[in-house]
Amino acid sequence: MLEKCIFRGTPGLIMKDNQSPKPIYLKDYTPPPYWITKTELNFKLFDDHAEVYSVLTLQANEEVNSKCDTPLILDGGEDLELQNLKLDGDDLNEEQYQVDKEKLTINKCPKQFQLEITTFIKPQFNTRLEGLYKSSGMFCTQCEAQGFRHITYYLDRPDVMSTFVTTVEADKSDYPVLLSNGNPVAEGDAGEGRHWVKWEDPFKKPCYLFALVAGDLACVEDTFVTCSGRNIALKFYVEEQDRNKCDHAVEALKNSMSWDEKTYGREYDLDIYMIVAVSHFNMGAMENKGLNIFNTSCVLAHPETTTDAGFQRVEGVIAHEYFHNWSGNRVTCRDWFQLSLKEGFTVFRDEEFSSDMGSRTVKRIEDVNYLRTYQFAEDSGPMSHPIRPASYIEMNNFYTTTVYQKGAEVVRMIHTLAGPEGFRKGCDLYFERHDGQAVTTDDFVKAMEDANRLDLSQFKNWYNQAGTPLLTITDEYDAAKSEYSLRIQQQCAANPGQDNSEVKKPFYLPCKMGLIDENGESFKLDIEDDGLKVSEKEIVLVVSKPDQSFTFNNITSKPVPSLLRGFSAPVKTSYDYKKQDLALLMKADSDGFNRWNAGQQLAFISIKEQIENTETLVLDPELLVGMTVLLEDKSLDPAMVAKMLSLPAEALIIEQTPLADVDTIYKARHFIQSALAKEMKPLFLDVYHRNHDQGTYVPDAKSIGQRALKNAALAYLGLLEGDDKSIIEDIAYKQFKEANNMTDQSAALRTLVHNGARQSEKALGAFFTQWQHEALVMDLWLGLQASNPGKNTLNHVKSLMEKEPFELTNPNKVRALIGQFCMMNLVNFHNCSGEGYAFLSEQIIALNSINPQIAARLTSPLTQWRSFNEVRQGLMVTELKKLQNQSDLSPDVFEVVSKSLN
Ligand code: B3K
Ligand code: ZN
Repeated sequence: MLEKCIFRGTPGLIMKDNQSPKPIYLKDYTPPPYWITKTELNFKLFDDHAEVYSVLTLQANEEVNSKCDTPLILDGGEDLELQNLKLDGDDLNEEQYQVDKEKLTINKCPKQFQLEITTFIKPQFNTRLEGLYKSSGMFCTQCEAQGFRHITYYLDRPDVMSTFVTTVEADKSDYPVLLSNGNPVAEGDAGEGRHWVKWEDPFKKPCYLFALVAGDLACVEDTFVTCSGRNIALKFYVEEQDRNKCDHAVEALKNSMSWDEKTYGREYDLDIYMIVAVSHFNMGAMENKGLNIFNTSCVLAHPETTTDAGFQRVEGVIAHEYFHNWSGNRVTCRDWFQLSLKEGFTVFRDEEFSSDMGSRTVKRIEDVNYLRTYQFAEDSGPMSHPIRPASYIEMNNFYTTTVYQKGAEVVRMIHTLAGPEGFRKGCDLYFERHDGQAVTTDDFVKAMEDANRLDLSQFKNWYNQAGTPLLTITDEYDAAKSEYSLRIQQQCAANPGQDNSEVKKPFYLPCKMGLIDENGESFKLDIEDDGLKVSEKEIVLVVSKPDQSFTFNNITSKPVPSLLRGFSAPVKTSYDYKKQDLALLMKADSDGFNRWNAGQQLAFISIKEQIENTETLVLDPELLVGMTVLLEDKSLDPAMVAKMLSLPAEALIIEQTPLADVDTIYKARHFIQSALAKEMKPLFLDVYHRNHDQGTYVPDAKSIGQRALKNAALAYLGLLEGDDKSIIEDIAYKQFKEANNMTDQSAALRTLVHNGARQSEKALGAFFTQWQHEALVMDLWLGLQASNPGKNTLNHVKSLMEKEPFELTNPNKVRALIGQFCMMNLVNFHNCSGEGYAFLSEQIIALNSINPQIAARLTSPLTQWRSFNEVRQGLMVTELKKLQNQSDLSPDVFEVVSKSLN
């Protein structure tokens, strides 16, 4: 036993000595000097601490440490209390090792050896929700990216892959369920009312995929038979009252398993697949090998308590984590700069899965809309980074929409360029070459190149250049020659506050397109270029130069180009469409995504006209006609109509408007919505009644589409004034009371509350009484109030923070109330008084010491200060400076704040 006992108080704050945390650079990567071939862990869990005894088998890495002259430096958080340390069975004395708040250094090690380490930790005080912590009485872990170092000293880096054997011991009655990765191999009684279970994971893995759970949980079981006939036990561990909310996730998991077999030829490898639901979780879910840990919000679903969006989210996240078993676990990342290798690829895989399960076009619209609203904003702001960043201060800040969603778009472009079969060949080669390895995005691209004889060298600019390229497209039509030519020029602006000395190199991208005549018919495409023909009437142009032209022959009248179909590249486009061109595309484009996109562009132009012309607001007749035609055509897919009815979100308009004035944008958008409601009232009412089906709830694409359309109509109708107001309020209140599902109930409540209906207080109260014991429904309840654009919302949010169900230590509650207010209630958050900004910085300061990851994420609205007008810029910068001057700032918040003030 060690005589030296180190305990260092509050975890996580490293700024006490006023030293700024230093960035880590990709260029500095070196392989580890030691490998850990075997990891044996023994956990003894108690109410006031946990004891972690680990036995590590290590060996020097011949490649970089053949003489064994490099010290062994193990990562460890300042929350570790080192109890015991032995090398090959002998205690180490104080000359042989040093411990500080970040590491344990052992000066001299043999070629092969065993290390025994005992640490004490205090999971009950871990509010950062990283490492081992407690959530509603259960123990659970979150180790990605660098949480394992808060459990024990280790080489906490993804290129160190080891087998794990884990024994968990705890009180039998409080923690009857004891889980870890792999298969259970032994269990027993430990005396004094305690028991233990031993788990063995035969697959080598980095420690970020380690997981442990101990709790009193119900288990919902099912089975899946793989393509080779193996029987897999599927086990969902949830709290007893949530036992009835697992069916959808079970189904989604089984669908994911067979989809990955069919689409990628990937079979599950262990005999058991476990998912545990926890209510305190920093993100959606985590793909730990064989033992996924999920935020309750991403696994539990029941018609009465979950909206359609919630059902779809569960399906998508279950699939995402399952797909990681190959894209992430079997083949993992060499270092954290390669995060998009697993995340971009896996998001692409889950997007495709969801497209196959529901409506492909609707899914694409949702994904692109999200990307354009949030990723484009990130990519033009101070936190902009390439999908493979060059440096980071706090890795957790790089789980971004750029790495995930733009990363997925980059993989999608490879899919488009290689074609579906070529892409599959590339994936097969990638998995075959790198199974069991920790690799880089270059290895992924190389497999795609080798399998397809493609040259993706220029394409790789997508991996190391940030920013959203802009394609400026112009055209010329020569009637005499029946010749049509398109000129595409690309450029990518420098990012604010970043080193702009380097000029960006041109991107290589696929532009899928077609040409449409004035009757809406598509032209056959006759082009002497190296574009990839999709069909007679559709082509993928390969854009690779700063300035490039494409000429089409036999075009007998001036066409309207349908550009970037399906959003074939993550770029902005500028083409001078006339309103009637957009109306034509909206009606007749053969590409569903572009039909929606044309409608969005038309709406955007109308909103912009109102923004510029605030004196007399008028409804654009072209937009009214477009929307009317849409609602009159009963043959259209309701889900598509619902999407097309919704105007570009305020956040998207802000992203596209330099020095945005939020009030004017809100007013213009609100005016157009209200005017459409007024002009199209009978149509909206008809659509509402036609789609108001009170039958049994089914979360399939068709009924989801109908509910979406009905509730979109109700949202428009809710804006009506005068005599109509109380009629619509009654309709909404009736729907609220009679709904047999959460989609309809919450949509009705939203319409009542956001329009200040006379029943809104009563309905909010009734909803609370009905659902106060359902934590996830309470998140909806909080979010719906926080996003109310009406007056006095901020005070209301503050009062909600004072009482249950709000909890500052629960990220779901923080996101539901504070997050919704700051990110989904722009007109109130950006109130010119600056009180929204001051409120946010106050919450960031409070959260900085509770949960730095969540605090840093919440900082994001302030980082966008350059997008707003001068008054707001000043107010936002004041709050950022206030944050910067805080002592004890976590590296997480420090990085975001300092980069945005650069
Ligand atoms: N890989 C995890 C994310 C971990 C985030 C750490 N801050 C979930 C996912 O993307 O599947
Ligand atoms: Zn992921």
